[in-house]
Amino acid sequence: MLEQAPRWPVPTRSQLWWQRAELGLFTHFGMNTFTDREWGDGHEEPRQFNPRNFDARQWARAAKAGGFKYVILTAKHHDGFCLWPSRHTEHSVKNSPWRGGRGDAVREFVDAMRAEGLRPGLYLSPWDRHERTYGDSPRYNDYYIAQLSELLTQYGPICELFLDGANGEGPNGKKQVYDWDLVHRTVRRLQPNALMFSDAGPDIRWIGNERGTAGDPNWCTVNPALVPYAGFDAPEVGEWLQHGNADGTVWRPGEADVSIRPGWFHHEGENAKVRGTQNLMELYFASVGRNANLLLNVPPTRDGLFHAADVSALVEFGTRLDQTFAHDFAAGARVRKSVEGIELSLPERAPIGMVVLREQIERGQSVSRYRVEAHVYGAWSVVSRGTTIGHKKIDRFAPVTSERWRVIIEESLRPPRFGEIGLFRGAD
Ligand code: FUL
Repeated sequence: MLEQAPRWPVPTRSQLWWQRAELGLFTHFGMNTFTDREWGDGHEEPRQFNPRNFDARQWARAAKAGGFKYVILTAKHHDGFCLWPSRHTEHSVKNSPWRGGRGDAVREFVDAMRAEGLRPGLYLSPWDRHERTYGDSPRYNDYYIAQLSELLTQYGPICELFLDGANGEGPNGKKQVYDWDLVHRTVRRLQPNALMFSDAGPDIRWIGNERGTAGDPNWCTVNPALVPYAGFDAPEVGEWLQHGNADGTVWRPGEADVSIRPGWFHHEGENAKVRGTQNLMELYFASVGRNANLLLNVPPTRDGLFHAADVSALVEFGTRLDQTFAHDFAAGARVRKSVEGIELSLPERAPIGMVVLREQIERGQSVSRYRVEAHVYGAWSVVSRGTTIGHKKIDRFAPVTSERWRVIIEESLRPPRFGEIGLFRGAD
């Protein structure tokens, strides 16, 4: 018998894979790496690009050690320089000294990621400060679509396309009107499983800040009319993107992007400013712990390698994550479901300081208010309260020793469908 499709938004298969992946790595690499800038002006020379020890396998191994499942590379940033030998411009690796002009960083990147079991994603900046047709809207739109088509037809499956709404043109600058509809149709046609990211989705939404933190509550659903296109500006946009909408008609989960360093690109002067493990854990709890993916940027150096400080940070973060979630006290618990929630009797009494909640999001997101209680000294006592759950919600609290725990759903859009409940010792 065919199961009836629900009448509310649910994730596609690609979105479900993506949400379960939880951790993505962002790599900003390109002309800015060599000019020590964040935004190139497009007047750079291809000969300036020459990463002497370029090795995307090294990036992939570090990403994997950190627990990341997909990696997104800036194939073209705002300066317009292309990391692949695009047929549509001379401003690319083909005119650089790197690999004698025969190099293709996008090719090496996708191959390296797949070889390490990671999925590649790409960033293709719509804003292009080099391309002469920029500002001549239809002509530049053709150029952008042509480049997008190269990337989506020559490099195998791309899990995410990061569409940046940034446009820094001043009041007298060139005004380009993007054809977003054509971009969306092109991606759907060439790679129906690729997910498109922007402040306006359509598949993944920007979380509304570059600090790596999601809102609380955080719904996977949005009202698409609120942010109609990428780069749309209104005072409330940040808030909307942080929280999503309980009554949203479209499934568009949030992704929280943030850099491991002050800048998005590598700068020698910032080598001592790489985030430490505790800082990365806090980012994890503020993003993945609030139903969003974390997209952590780690920028390669001029050598074309991750710096040793960033590699250590990734390795230590991965180790800490493994340790934190190594022992789930709820494993092997007796579970009793009641009308208001779910009760667990644990096989052992232990101090617990962290609960991990999940809904079966393949059936949608539903819970809007809950509380977690532990049975201590003969009575139920509240250890944490929350709003939304979604794919994952993590609450931390002062450790409580008990073998009886329960989660009470106080409010939900529909009868909730629980995923696993995890109970952990918590942070030190
Ligand atoms: C912004 C860009 O302007 C930054 O350079 C960076 O790429 C960040 C992820 O998005 O809008």
